[in-house]
Amino acid sequence: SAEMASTSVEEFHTVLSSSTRIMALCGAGLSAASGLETFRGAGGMWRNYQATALATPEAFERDPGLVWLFYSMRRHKALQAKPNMGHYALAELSRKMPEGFITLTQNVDGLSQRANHPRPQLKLLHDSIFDIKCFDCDYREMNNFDDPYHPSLANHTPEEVNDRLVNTVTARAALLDPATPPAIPRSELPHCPSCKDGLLRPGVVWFGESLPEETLEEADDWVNSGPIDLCLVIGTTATVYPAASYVDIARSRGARIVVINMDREELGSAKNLRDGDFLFEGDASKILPEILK
Ligand code: BJW
Ligand code: ZN
Repeated sequence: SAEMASTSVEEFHTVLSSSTRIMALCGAGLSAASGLETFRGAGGMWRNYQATALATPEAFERDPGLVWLFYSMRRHKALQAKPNMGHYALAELSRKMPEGFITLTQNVDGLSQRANHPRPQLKLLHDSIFDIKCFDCDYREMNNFDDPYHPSLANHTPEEVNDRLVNTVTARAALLDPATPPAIPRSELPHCPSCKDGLLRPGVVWFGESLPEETLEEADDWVNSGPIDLCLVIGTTATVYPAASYVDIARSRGARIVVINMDREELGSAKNLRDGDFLFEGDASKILPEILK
């Protein structure tokens, strides 16, 4: 239980200074202080509708324009946002420990990259909202920061998009009723320059899709190459697999679990915290610079 975990920064500093292999599993809470909404839990975004209902290939097949508007809005917000002290603290630890530290992030917002986190030690488990790929073929574009990505996505205010998403996702009209008109006509949406017929889509990992194979291999190689001293579980409910399984894998490799989360009720896998583990309740952008300095 959470009660067995230490909350002492001083104790943590002692453990940190003798740790040689550390991993971090990051989630949306890391970017919350940058103004980006989380999916679930504290500061839960998309409070008005179920965002994860849009993060599926089925939703895209039913109404690609609606899904595009959701991601277009998030691309815009991510570009407006700045990395916070939490992103910078992880980037710095990564520079201090080039072999001994790895960040596995579920975030697609590009903020760790913009905080200059060394790239070989940053694994994007759910890829990036700034990659674009074809729904039908292997075409892929990396690091496209156009805002909007395509003219068909221009002239939709966040308010309009929000209303549309609330009405359609909450009432489930567009997503369930094939007779509902699409948010944007298919012909107007961006099409694949390679296969021509396929629609382009955000290059993120949706439910039911595999995580990027090479990224998983690199993450697994690091995880399997020796015992792990610490596993920082930062701003994530750790409810989405296989990302969440890295907490258990780290545990099985001897790691102490260190939970950094705004909300102790939302600690997911951290509910099994034990003696020797740590629990820091609060904003990751404040806690990380404090505990990692
Ligand atoms: C703060 C804070 C602050 C707030 N400071 N903290 C095994 C068991 C059961 C199910 C499965 C399984 N294996 C696979 C599955 C199915 C599925 C799954 O996991 N389902 C579960 C929901 C049960 N997984 C998949 O489908 C995955 N694919 C896969 O496994 O392929 C193989 C396969 C295929 C088919 C069948 C079976 C296997 C893919 C998962 C892809 C997830 N994609 C999303 C969308 C990405 C694009 C986008 O951004 O739109 O990824 S869903 C969404 O959740 C997003 C996130 O990365 C992910 C995790 O969320 P995260 O980051 O934890 O955010 P929150 O909101 O949940 O939590 C925020 C936390 O921060 C909270 O705790 C707050 O308290 C805290 N917080 N402010 C610190 N300031
Ligand atoms: Zn294509």
